[in-house]
Amino acid sequence: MEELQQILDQALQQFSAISDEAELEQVKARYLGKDGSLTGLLKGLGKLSAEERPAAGARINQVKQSIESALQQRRDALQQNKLSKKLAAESLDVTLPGRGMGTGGLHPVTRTLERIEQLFHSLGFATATGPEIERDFYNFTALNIPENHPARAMHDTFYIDHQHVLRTHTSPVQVRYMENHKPPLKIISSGRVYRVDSDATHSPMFHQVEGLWVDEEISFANLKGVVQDFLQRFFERDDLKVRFRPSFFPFTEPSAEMDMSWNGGWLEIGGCGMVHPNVLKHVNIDSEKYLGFAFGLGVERLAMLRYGVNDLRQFYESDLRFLKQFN
Ligand code: 2U9
Repeated sequence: MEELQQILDQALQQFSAISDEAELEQVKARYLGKDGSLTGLLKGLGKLSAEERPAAGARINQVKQSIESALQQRRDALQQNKLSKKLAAESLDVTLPGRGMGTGGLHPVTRTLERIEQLFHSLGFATATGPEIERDFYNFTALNIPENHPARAMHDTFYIDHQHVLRTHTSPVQVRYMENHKPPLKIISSGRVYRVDSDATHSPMFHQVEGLWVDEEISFANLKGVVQDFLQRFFERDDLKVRFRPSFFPFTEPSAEMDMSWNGGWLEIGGCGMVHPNVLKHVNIDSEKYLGFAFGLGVERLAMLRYGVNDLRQFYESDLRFLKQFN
């Protein structure tokens, strides 16, 4: 009986000193396990006389139950402790001020468009806009590209139906403007255009800016001056040079491709020419009295050069790591 009391006291003392669940289970085995001290005593009951056995058995079971319940109490306490610690660690102070929303910024193509427009406005050009789904007539026919003309193959067109296309250039905007305004005209049109084309330097949707100046005495010299002045101011380089190479476009005659000096070489930057008399005739402008020049520039190309971006597709991937650099 004395030994039993000792075992119980020792067990209770040990349990309360343990603060680790795994250790608790190990210590439990010392008392209640296969080779545990209490198990040993139960096994030894057989050696007792028949008179002693019931009282001893009852007392051993009592101690066993006390040990088991002390064990369970300790287990519960340890678990409760663990939970409180976890809750304390994960607690959230809802009274703290918010982390704040990241500020948005303009897309690099938008910034470039705004810069282009601002520069042309300062040269006296007004802005014209028009629809992106365009009638075949305005996108092609009025620009001296009749049906079945091979020049239509120059534009890989997205067709909406027989009469409508996604505009392949912003030139139809200028045609519409000329229908509704009398010369002199001095406008730029910029915006999205669409062509079936996609690689590192071509996107099926891209942006153009086109300029048009129609007046009684307008020459190719004016065109060269406007384009050179614009490019020098856009790239902030007074020494930037522009050269013109003969080319062909159905809507201009004569036509030229424009190169600018860049890193010791030449880089193609757009096309231009004197507005073809047939285009003026389509909008009832007297081509004997009026002359005009027009030019076209790719906005992404200007943005890539200004910001040093080498893959056009980055503009359209919505990757914040890329976009944040322009904030
Ligand atoms: C009207 C008459 C003529 C606009 C022109 C180009 C030449 C040209 C390209 C530049 C880069 C397209 O985005 S790009 O691939 N454009 O080469 N554009 S002449 O001519 C016009 C426009 C409107 C009424």
